[in-house]
Amino acid sequence: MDGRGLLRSVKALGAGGPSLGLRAVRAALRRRRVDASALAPRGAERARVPGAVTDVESGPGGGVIRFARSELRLLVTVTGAVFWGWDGAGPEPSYALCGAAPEADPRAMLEPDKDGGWRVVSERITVAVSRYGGIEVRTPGGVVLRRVEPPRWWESAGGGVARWVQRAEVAADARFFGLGGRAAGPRLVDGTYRLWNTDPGGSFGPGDDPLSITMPVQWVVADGGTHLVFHDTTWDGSVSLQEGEEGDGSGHDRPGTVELRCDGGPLRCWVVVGAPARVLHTWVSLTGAPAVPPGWALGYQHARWGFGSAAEVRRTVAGYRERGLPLDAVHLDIDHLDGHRVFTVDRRRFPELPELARELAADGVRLVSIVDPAVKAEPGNPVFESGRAVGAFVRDATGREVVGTVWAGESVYPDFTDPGVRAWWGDWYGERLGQGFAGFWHDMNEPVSFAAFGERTLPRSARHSLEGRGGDHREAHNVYALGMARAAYEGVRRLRPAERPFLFSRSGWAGMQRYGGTWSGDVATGWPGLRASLALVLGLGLCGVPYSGPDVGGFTGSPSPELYLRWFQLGAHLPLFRTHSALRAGRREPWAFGEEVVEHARAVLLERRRLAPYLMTLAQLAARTGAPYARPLWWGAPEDRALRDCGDAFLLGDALLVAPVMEPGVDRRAVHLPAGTWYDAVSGAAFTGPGRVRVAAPLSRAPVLVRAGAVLPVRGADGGVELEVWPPVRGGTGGGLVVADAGDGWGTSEVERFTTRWRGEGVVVEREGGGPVGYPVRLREV
Ligand code: NBV
Repeated sequence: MDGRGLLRSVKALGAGGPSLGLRAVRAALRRRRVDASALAPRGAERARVPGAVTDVESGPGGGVIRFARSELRLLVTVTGAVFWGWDGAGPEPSYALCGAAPEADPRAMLEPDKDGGWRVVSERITVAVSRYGGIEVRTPGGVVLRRVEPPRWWESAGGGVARWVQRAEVAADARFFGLGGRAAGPRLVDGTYRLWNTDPGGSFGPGDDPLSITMPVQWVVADGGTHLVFHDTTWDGSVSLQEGEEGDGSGHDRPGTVELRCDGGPLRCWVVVGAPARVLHTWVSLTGAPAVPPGWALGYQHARWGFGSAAEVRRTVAGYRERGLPLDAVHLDIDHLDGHRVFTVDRRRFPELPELARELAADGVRLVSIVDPAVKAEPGNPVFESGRAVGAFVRDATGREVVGTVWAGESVYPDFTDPGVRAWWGDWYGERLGQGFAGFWHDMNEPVSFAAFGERTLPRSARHSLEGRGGDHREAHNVYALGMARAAYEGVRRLRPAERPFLFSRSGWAGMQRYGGTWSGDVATGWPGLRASLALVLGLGLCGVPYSGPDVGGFTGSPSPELYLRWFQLGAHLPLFRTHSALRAGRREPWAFGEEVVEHARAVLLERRRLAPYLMTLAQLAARTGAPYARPLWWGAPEDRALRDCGDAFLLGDALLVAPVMEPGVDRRAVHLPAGTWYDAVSGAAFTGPGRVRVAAPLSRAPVLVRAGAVLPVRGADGGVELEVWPPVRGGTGGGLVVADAGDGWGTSEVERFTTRWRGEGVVVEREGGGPVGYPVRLREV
């Protein structure tokens, strides 16, 4: 471990007292011992490449191309997504896919290509395989989006898993995005990004990588087209990105490069090509529709590590109420548990939790509970005993339970890759529901075991079920939190079938959106942390996880009133809007920052509430189309190079462009606008894109621009939905969608479409398909 890592461990452990420090030394030693005896050193390695083509076998959607030392399976599916797998790898089994792989496109067939290669031509993509196993991905128009070199494996003489590397070139103008939640994003600059879910320990800023959610999901956005590549392997690895460079036009461009190295696992991937909205739609058709949060989870939520007691929770909620600050949920952290044990309550400090929950619910405030995966290994602890009875805990290669160290002390870890263990764990949420909790906040599930040195997680040799196939932590680590989310989601659905579960999780993997969302984790308080928190949300949205948000105000220390307010204004425009902070950090209630902040925060909270119907529409559309609520500016215009480089503003749905202030001392800021006319949401001033404009950014608000012609569902004064209509440009048209809130159950609402246009001197709004508009209309003056 480097000096920084050690320092972090010590800092993180400081909160747990000296005995936790000692246990962390023991845990680290144990981990090293267990791995040393179970994982043989790799020894000498030999490289392998596929060699030359020997024969091909056509099949539905493609077929198999055999090489001297490997074979490649190619499959074009009806969704337009293309799969390829080396060494016989097929799409299944997969933790990312939401079901069986989609059907083969019967029109796609292997046909001979130039120089002894083969290709499959389909509607959206052509995949050409060279004689030695290089692969080119081309658009139907013949533009090469990606040129993949033949893979290379390293096999150790003594057997065991093969490591592999796959290198590819992309256009010189391409920009990279995705890879899960990356603090340095949203545009991923040159560097190496690791694929191993990691608790950074303490707190993180833009320079820290990896974090809790890594995913081998690359977005490549270039003039020639946009594509997504997903390497479906859960093993530790890294992705090295280098942007290309365009020459002087004489054809001497330096292409961008992507190199993926993996410590094992199948070498297989999915490729999706098309406009960004189409790419994400296909991606969620593969990996699952994002869960729609209940309406209240689109409101404002307040958390705190160290509430201390039910009385303090009551005082805090009263503080919001007395100041006219709308609040929708309060989150209880580990300090409400009995000795930090999962699924318990400290009855001294929280004597009547169900009563507190009822009282808050009457005020419209829900309670959300933290849930950590590790279970204190102690006789008499019912979670431990019942888990032991069903063999729930991860074991080492000799069959002994793996013991790690967390807040509660020496603990064991449920194996969430085992369906039986998931069912057992899911039932425990009944205890939480019984206490009155309405939602769940999964933490420490990378998973974390404190360690004084080495990795702060389980031994790599720890055994896992992996759905009965059997394997070790090297393969299970990255999907540990995904399995925990699944267990909780399915458990809560069983226990409360009439309600949509609300769940968000610090760690996760491709497909986690099926069960819920996530949050930034422990982002460091400071302007760089504020910027990183937006980067995470945008990157995760592109990976199919649309519901997330930061710890507003940052996790650590005390923000200045200005930083707090700017963070609050950003958070209010992100799906999960939550204030939170660490045990010894300053408070995050608006009134901790003075009267001026309270006034501005109230305006922000009222506006968030007013936008509730729009946010619900975005949540519903995300479930139907995969489109994240918060999108990078290039979403509708990936060909606009300047937009690809913008990480300081974003689109909230189709109608709004949010340009948060992310530096101190500013009352105006520059924004790069996509094409079209945009109105300042407050002054109505019009701006025209594409191009850079300067907008007013007073301390009272984050600049929000509205697309000309937008029809925005908002909450009217009587609590009902009304349509806020922004005039289209003269001679132009506009429109918007509404998906009404059908309550917190499983009821569905139709997508309603509205259009706007000029008629004579006035703007009219019409329901698509005819009939009355059905909502009050409020036309905004510009
Ligand atoms: O449960 C305590 C914290 C929590 O407040 C935070 O949000 C998580 O990201 N948790 C991490 C564990 C301790 C971190 C030092």
